[in-house]
Amino acid sequence: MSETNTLSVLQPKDFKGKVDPDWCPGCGDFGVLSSLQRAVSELGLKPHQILTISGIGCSSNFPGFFNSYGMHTLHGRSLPHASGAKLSNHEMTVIVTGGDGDGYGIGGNHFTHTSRRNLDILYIVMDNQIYGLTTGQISPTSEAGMKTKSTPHGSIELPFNPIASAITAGATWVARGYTGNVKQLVSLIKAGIEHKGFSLLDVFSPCVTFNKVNTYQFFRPRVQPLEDSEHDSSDWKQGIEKAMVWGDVIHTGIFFETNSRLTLEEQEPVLDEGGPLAHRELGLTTEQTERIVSRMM
Ligand SMILES: Cc1ncc(C[n+]2csc(CCOP(=O)(O)OP(=O)(O)O)c2C)c(N)n1
Ligand code: SF4
Repeated sequence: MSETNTLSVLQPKDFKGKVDPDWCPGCGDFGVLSSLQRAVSELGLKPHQILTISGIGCSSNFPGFFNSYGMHTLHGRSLPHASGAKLSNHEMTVIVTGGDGDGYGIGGNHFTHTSRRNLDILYIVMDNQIYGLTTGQISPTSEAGMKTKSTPHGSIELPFNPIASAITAGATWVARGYTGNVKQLVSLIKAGIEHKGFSLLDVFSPCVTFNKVNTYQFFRPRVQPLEDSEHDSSDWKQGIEKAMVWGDVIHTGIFFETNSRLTLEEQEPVLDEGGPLAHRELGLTTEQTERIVSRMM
């Protein structure tokens, strides 16, 4: 069998990384990992076509557990690394994985500006509404009143709304999943990868060790897929309205999507011809050198 034929039958297990996850038993992140493995297998992608990039946190250990090119970068800095990587090789499928603290807290600035730039990247945030790795302090998405190690009297801050924020910042595909609904999660990951532009997939991924409020029991009766209601995902106002709902009902699914904007890569003149930068010859041609020297003289 040729290499292409062998590779064309990749199964989810073929995307298992060399390192076994060190997550606590029951951690929601296991569901994201297995869903991504299923999604890329169903899309017919190969490990060498994918780059996973993360920051720091329990969820950010993800690239080590997934078989693809990978980078475990700095806390809150996964998106700048991913932007550089995508511009260097825009033919790669770039998937960023991390937590709510990493992405919406220390990395909040990058989240806003990457959303508006519209690079063709999928950003999966394993949102457990707490800092897991550092053993349970509030994060930007923690609910008001939540008692944690860092808020013994209850959080007095208003939680950050990633869905509404991404829509207003200019993201062109904005969705929310839940690890308790694997069928929907796999289909959202596939749609996010296939969307051409910046895609945010915020996933409720319970931290069973430190978040005793937002548990599977909390989400089970509340989550309502937007697919089951009359939601027009091309209407950003409806998307924001649905994103603001938090109580007995919490929506999952695609809040907003548009194909009306070109990606950053499509607009970047340097990438117009000659293929990905990573495949081009390094250095300057004699003609380019002469042009620079004559301009400086
Ligand atoms: C610059 C810097 N500040 C703080 C930390 C400590 N730190 C590591 S992970 C983390 C938060 C992790 O929370 P989150 O991103 O939500 O991921 P989780 O562990 O919950 O998956 C913090 C504050 C760090 N590693 N680097
Ligand atoms: S501490 Fe929480 S987020 Fe970290 S691995 Fe354990 S359950 Fe998952």
